[in-house]
Amino acid sequence: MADSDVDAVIVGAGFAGLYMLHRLRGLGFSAQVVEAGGGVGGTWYWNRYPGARCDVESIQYSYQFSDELQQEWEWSERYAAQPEILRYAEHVAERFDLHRDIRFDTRVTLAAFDDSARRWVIDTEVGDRLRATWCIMATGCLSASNIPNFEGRDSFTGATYHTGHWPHEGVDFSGQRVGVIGTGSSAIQSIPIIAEQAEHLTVFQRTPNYAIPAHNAPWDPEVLRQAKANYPEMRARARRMPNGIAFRLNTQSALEATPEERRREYEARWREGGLTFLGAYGDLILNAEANATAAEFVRGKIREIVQDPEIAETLLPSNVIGCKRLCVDTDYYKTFNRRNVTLVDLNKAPIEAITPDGVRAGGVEHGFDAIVFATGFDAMTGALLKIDIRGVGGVPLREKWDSGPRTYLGLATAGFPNLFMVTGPGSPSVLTNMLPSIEQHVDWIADCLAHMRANGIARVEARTDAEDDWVAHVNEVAGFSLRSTCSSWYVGANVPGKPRVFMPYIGGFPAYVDRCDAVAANGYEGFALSA
Ligand code: N01
Repeated sequence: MADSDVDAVIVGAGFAGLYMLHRLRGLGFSAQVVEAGGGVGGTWYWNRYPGARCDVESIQYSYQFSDELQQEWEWSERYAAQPEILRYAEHVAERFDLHRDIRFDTRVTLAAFDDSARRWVIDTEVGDRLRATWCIMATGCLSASNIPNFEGRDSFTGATYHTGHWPHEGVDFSGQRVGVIGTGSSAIQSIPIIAEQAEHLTVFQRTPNYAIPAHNAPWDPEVLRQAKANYPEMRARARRMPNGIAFRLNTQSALEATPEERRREYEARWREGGLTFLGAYGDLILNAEANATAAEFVRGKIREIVQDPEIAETLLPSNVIGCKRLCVDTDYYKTFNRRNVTLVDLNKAPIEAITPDGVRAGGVEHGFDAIVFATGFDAMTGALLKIDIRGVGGVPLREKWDSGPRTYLGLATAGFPNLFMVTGPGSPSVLTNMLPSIEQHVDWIADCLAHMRANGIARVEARTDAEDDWVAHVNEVAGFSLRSTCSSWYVGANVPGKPRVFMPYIGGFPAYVDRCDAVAANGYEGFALSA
């Protein structure tokens, strides 16, 4: 592939990279997207495991930058499945003629700032070299897969899969003995479907998880019609919500309600389904006592659904509900009533090794034809640090972030001029509806580049003092929330050796957007701009 010189190189052709390209083109900048996968869609290109589905309603998990797009696209279900979301991403790429500026099957290995030329030099695995004024990382928050280094991991002679790198042709588990390691969102979505296919399924659970029923269904055409008619209001409402999703948030304290009122409220939310469960009361994620009332309600549901009391007991989560990302399921707990499903509690029987025949846990050999690693991702920093990113003086980002990510607004990091991150660590990103968060970041970056061009500014760099203040603020607000209290991927706890830092900004989408807007309005306060 030829070398090229452009205004901006964008790494990643997921929803962030696609919209970034569209915006920059609209401003008359030249841009080149470099994408490791063979197509657009990012997370939805890779995560093709059975049951993969978004847990934000489709009418909200979609772009809003083009009203024509939003009006013409017909979502079929309340929670869109991976194939439909991928079709949507492909449709967007075609509709806005984006393919011609995307290099597929091309993984970026190095991005280095050449201070004398004031340009980024970007190298790829296939030997391309690109040069650009700006380098924009649209690499996703959950894209670097994590397979724990179990002893004998590569000795298994059957098939292995990671949910985040699923074969495109799909997998038929019929007649097979399958082991699934992990019980996060990906496992909870795929386990019921794998259980239906497999001869026998064994689930290895380290931490029991909370899952709220999705009650997924095809959209009622009338509901869809009304949503389309009211898109501006819905989007504006979402913009005012802490998680960027228009949903029913009750601001009352759970502790002000009587036990009977709480039960009714939780029942109603359970019937409604999905993430809105945590909107039942305003303090569920702030106050441990309030949280315990919701957690106990869900534990009661698990006891009702799962027939074998011992299995039910093993499935009961004991930590704060919502501390790890809440899961949204279809028949997850019910799956454990099946005779072909076994649950292994890794706290009693830890995995000792992966063997040629399967998994040895607690001294017991479990023989498998296939093992599914539903073991998640090196979240938020993993995809960035897989690339050797070097700033001023050749300083590696890996070195700068040795004790955890440091950014200004999750958009930029000091010492790395003209480098931007879309939904980077220190931004609300994974705690919000990703699509509006992506659009907000992309718009902010595009406006910044236009400002630079209009004012003859060649270089923009986050100032260290602004970054220090932002990191301190991100940490401070994390401490107010129960979300920072457990071992989740939000704090990097799932990756051994990763510094324990609460990575996303939990101060809420509205406060964050206001802050970004104010920074821009004040001449990019906190950034050093130079001609
Ligand atoms: O990954 P996870 P995921 N030994 O990290 C276990 C988004 N997403 O892919 O909890 C044994 O949540 C680990 O155990 P523990 C969503 O934001 C969204 O499921 O660390 N087990 C855990 O059970 C989600 O949160 C959607 O004790 C080990 C599991 O593996 C995020 O992606 C769908 C282990 C990993 O769970 C990640 O979800 C899917 C070990 N050494 C994903 N290491 C929707 O939109 C890890 N585990 C619905």
